[in-house]
Amino acid sequence: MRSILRFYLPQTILSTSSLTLQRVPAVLKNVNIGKCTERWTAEYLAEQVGNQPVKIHVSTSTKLDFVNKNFLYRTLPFGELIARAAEEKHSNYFLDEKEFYYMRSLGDDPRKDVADIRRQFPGLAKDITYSDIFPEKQFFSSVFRIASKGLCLWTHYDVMDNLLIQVKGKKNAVLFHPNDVSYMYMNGDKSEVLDVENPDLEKYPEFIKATKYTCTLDSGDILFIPALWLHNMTSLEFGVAVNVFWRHLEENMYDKKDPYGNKDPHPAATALTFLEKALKTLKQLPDDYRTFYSKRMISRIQDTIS
Ligand code: AKG
Repeated sequence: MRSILRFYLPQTILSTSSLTLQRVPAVLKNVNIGKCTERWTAEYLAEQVGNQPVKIHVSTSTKLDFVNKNFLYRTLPFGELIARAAEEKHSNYFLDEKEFYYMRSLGDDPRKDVADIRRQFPGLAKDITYSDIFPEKQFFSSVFRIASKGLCLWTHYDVMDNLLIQVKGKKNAVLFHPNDVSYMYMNGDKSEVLDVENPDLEKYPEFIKATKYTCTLDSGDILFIPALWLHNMTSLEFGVAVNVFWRHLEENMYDKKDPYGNKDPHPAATALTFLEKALKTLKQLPDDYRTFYSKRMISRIQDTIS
C-alpha cells in the first residue's frame, strides 16, 4: 500500500504540465475553488436547485456493484435527494429505511450530451472555480456527485484526465496503476473486485499483486486522477463533489458518442475488437492447438510492452 503524493498549493508551485506529464495521481490542497466550500450545505444546495428531478442510484448495500446491479435507478426531486442522502435513517424510502443514495449528474439528453454543471446546475456552478490546470479547449465534462455516508462506488477507470473536487465530506480513495490492470478482473471499464479492502482472494487470487495507492480527501481537496488509473471511492461522510474531465489525447482519438467519458480511445477499441475476433477464430481448433496459438499470441503481445 502506498500513499498518494500531496501537494500543498499555492505554497508549492506546481505547474500544470508537470502534473499532467508525470501521469501520477496527486492530492492538491489549499486550492481556491470558490465559495462552494463555505456555501454548499445541504440546506443551501436544496434551496438553490429546488425540486428539479434528478436520476439516482439507490441500494441497500454500501458497495454499488455495476456488474451484478445491486441497485435501482430512481428519480427524485433534487431537494428530496439531498435530504435523504444527508440522513442515515429515512422515513420515506424505496427499499429500506437505511438505504444509500448516489447521484452522478447527467447531460441534458443523457444518451447524447455530457454532464456540465454550468448547464444542469447553473445556480451552483457560480460557486465553484477550478484552476486552469488544463486548456479550456480540452474540457470534456463536469459532473456533480452526491453520495450518502458509507457509499462506495465500483472500481473503474476513465479514459480522460480528471480532477475530483471534493467540496464537502471526507472521502477515501484507493487507486491502482494502469500497469496493474491484469490483476483487476476487469469487466469492460469496471473491476469485478468490489471490496478492495477485503477482497475475496479465492475468487480473485491475482488481486493481491495489485499495489494500492490510497489517500483521504478532506472538504476542499482535489484529487488528480490521470486517465486509465483505476479508482475506488468511499464516502466517509455525506459527500458533495464535482469532477472535471478533460482530453489528454488528440480529440480524434476519442469516441464522439461517449457522454460518460468511459469509451476506450478508437485505436484501443479497434484492437480489443480484433482480439475478440482472433479468440473466436481460434475456437475452431482443438484445445491443445488453441492453447499453443494463444500462448504464441501472448508472447507476441508481451514483446510489444515496454
Ligand atoms: C471519478 O472521479 O471518476 C469518480 O469515479 C469519482 C466518484 C466519486 O467520488 O463519487
